[in-house]
Amino acid sequence: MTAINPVTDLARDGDIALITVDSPPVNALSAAVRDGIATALDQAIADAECRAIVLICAGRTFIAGADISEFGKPMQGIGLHELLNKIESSPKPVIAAIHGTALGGGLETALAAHWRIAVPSAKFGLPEVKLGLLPGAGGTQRLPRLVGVERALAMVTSGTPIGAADAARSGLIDATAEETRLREDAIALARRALGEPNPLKKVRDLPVQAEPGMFDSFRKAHARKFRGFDAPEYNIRCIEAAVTQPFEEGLATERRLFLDLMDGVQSRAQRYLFFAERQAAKIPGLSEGIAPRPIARVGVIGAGTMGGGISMNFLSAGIPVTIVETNEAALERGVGIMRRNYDNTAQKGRLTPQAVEQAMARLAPSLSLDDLADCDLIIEAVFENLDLKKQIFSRLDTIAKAGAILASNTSYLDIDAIAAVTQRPSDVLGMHFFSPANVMRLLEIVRGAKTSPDVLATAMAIGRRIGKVPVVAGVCHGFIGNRMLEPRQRAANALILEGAMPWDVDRALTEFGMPMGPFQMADLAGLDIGWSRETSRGETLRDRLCEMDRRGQKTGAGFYDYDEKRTPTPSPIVERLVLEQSAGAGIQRRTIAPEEILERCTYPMIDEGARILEENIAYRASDIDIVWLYGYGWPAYRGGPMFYGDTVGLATVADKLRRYGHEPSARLTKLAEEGRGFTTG
Ligand code: 3H9
Repeated sequence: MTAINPVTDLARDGDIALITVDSPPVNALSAAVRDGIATALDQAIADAECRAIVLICAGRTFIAGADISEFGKPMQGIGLHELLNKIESSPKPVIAAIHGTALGGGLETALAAHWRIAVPSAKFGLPEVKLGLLPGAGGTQRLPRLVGVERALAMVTSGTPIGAADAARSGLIDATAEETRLREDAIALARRALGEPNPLKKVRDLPVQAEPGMFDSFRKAHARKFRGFDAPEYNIRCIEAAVTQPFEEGLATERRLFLDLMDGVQSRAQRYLFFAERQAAKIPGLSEGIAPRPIARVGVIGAGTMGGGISMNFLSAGIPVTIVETNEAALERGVGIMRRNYDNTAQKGRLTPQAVEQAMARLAPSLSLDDLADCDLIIEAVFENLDLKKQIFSRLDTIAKAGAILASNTSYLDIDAIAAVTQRPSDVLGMHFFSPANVMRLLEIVRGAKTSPDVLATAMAIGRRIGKVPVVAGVCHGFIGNRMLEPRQRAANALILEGAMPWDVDRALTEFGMPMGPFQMADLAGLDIGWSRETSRGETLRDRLCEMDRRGQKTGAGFYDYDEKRTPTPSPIVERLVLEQSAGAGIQRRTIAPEEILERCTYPMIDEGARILEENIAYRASDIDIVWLYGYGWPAYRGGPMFYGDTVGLATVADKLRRYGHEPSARLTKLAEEGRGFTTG
């Protein structure tokens, strides 16, 4: 075996050369990997004893793509195109031997090879669209030639990988290896290939065609999903080019569109989020070796919407749950809703009926907190009342076993005050799920002043185990996400007093890319959260709507009117109330442009984010962006509020804030003066 460079080896098994890439963690195509493969290939081709070449990877996966961290930097070493050309035009057949995930540039490398073999657990995908890109190394031209236009369109626009069985059926791979014998089976395939009439099969030579109208109907069918994103449309155009243009011309189209996307802010935002998400998992100052506590059983207090949704996460991940309610009717209702949610998922084909039964069998409903004694993690999810939560935690302190973690799902309240009623404040923290808790991926992990490092590490680990994206927040009113909602809501309320209607505000935000605006969100959540008829002073618009029993979607009316299908329409009653409010406050209404609405709603959020950083509530600006991406549907192509602030320019943000009568924080002011950004340093 010869070491070609630190990440590539060349060896020979009889007449077959083996090029092995070993570049942890994921064998991404860095300059060293590209150069290593190219040199090894040259040597294997020059080696008179070698008749075919196997390309295989060490470690956990085949090549998982281009090295994203090299994007935007000056290119070094051989280019990927040149390398793939070299592979495809090799006079000796090249066999890609695949395990783990062949993604992006990795799959494109395999597509340039003459033969492909994979183990049954391997996965294949072109996930570039998730980075706001398209497969820029021939993937859009070769994939449809191999698997057909329909499947290629689905793969490039969703970025979702397919499994080996699918890959074999669709012709993406030529053979399946035994799980533990990839190397041997790949060598055997290489020898078999040499006996074939055409051992140098080139994907580029295959014909490709599409049904008339196929692209337009695909666009139409997915318009909602693709809304706002540039990359899906660019991917579709490339696949179209594969059908309408000769191969080399198609490659040139792909190259041009790839570079367009690469230069754009959308891809910059999405690539930033890729690393931001991975960064959020890292807790500064937490020593590497700290072991999370084992979690074998979870307790959930409260079987309402949140408690039920939270429980489902654990049940689905195979972790038994004891769920406690105060009375039989509420318990039965809660468990019934969970079952119905599972059944609905099964009906949509996303879960087998058997999996539903298994999940529900892991649930132990109870009416007594005493039944939580054997739980390793207990999550309280009762309504937002500090006294009630304190009562529950002091009871829990007497019931929970030593070492159990006690978590509150509070959205706003003081975790330290809750921890203080127990004898074990170091075992207490917040685990703030977002509604619907079985769907939304964000999990704010709220670190109390006394929370111990291993408790924090356990919460992060269990969060990932149930498929969430956990982000650490410090204790303050509303933590990261909800705290930033408040200045937005204040701005929205001021805007409707000054001249906008609720639907104007909502539209400005949905056109920006948010799934809904503040008034649609209020209608969904219920206007009466935290409101009571006894204490209502009838002063705000919300007070008046609640008093009229317009409490949001659940009552068929709120800021909007709703039909039976919950389709909203602007309400003339609300319009009248808004006008009355303005008149009552002596405000001369004016037309407010969508641009002003957007600035006044988003810039104070950016400033609140700066304050959150100032107070060390979030470790990093990118954590705030992950909260908004996964908790509130901030459009990925805008990278989150802090990234967005940077793209606008913090000097502009600070200036505009002042013009709107809002004094920016010290952090924002300083960065703006220094011409720096939150995420750009
Ligand atoms: C592309 O290929 C463009 C081409 O079409 C054309 C060009 C001309 N680069 O996710 P994990 C790091 S675009 C650099 O925690 P897992 C990651 O940051 C690319 N680094 O592990 C992390 O670092 P750290 C298309 C990468 O087991 C570490 O590896 N490919 C890359 O949960 C572990 O990652 C993709 O989009 C990369 N490409 O999941 C695939 N990939 O430890 C993106 C990973 O310091 N990658 N890292 O935080 C993935 O989807 C997942 O990482 C994978 C492993 C499924 C592979």
